[in-house]
Amino acid sequence: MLIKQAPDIRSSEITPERVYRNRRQFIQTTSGVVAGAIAGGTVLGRYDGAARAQEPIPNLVKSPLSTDDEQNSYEDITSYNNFYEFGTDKEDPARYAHEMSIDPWSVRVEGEMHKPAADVAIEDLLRPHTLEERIYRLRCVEAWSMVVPWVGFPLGDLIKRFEPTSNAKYVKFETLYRPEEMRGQRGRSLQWPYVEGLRMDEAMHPLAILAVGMYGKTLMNQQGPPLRLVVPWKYGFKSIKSIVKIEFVQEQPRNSWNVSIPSEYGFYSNVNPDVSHPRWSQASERRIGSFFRMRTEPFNGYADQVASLYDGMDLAENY
Ligand SMILES: Nc1nc2c(c(=O)[nH]1)N[C@H]1C(S)=C(S)[C@@H](COP(=O)(O)O)O[C@H]1N2
Ligand SMILES: [Mo]
Repeated sequence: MLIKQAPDIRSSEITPERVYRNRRQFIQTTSGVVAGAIAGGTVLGRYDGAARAQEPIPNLVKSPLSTDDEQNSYEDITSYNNFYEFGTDKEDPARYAHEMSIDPWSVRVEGEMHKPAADVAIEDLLRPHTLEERIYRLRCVEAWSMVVPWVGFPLGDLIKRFEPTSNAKYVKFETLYRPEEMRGQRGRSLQWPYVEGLRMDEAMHPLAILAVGMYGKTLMNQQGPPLRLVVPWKYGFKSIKSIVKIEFVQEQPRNSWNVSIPSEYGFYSNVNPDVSHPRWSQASERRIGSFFRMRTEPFNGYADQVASLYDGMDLAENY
């Protein structure tokens, strides 16, 4: 379990560039060994035991949809997190998320679909899917960002398996509610369980993935294992962690941050440098691990792929 000592992220910002690069090189070399070990006929990117943290995932396919931005270090990605179920400080998830047990794990899938509603064991949920490495920028609404080599598969592939009906206009997601293990849930920082939603065409977009790992291993508890959403063109809070329920619904679902502070957090939450948060600008961001601020791109740099989903919509009104 990695526990970050310093109460402030600045300790990782001052990691000398040389150390940072060595660490990256080490991780790349290690995953190279794993990738090299498969060459003879193993099925690509299959993993049956995802309900354990930090388990190596062999045979990963590399996605052409990856960014070539420099990746954040394993340490950065697992020590500076938002997971309010474990507290509101960025260090709380790394400190306390080990108190959550993730084995066994199942996901309830229900709602407007042709297949019957079911509690699906995580192993069965994952089995048909080929896992791949997808390197994405994650832009938090608090104006920091990271680059993460996720391991996952397209959300749309999972949705198709359950055959949503034409009434399924939105997909709603829910996080585990277990206050005995998630100390933040004993308080009221948000309404529990954490909920999120996507419009069906957003959910079906090939860039939206369900992640089970990063850096070639299953997720650490602070990152929302065994299954979390990643929607790279939206602010980070849409990427709901530790999912226990997926529901196809007709009406636009509420989402936790919108319920909590509707004037500041909307449903769409597309990354948009031109629409300020009421309390700060969204025009620039600080990449964790860097001293410098950088310009924020519309749709977090994915505008070519996703802007057409919002043709004719006023994105200042639909924030
Ligand atoms: N269940 C749950 N999911 C959550 C959150 C949370 O508090 N609870 N925080 C969100 C926010 S605000 C961000 S920025 C991302 C952070 O993901 P990371 O910690 O993997 O970087 O997770 C999102 N998913
Ligand atoms: Mo966030």
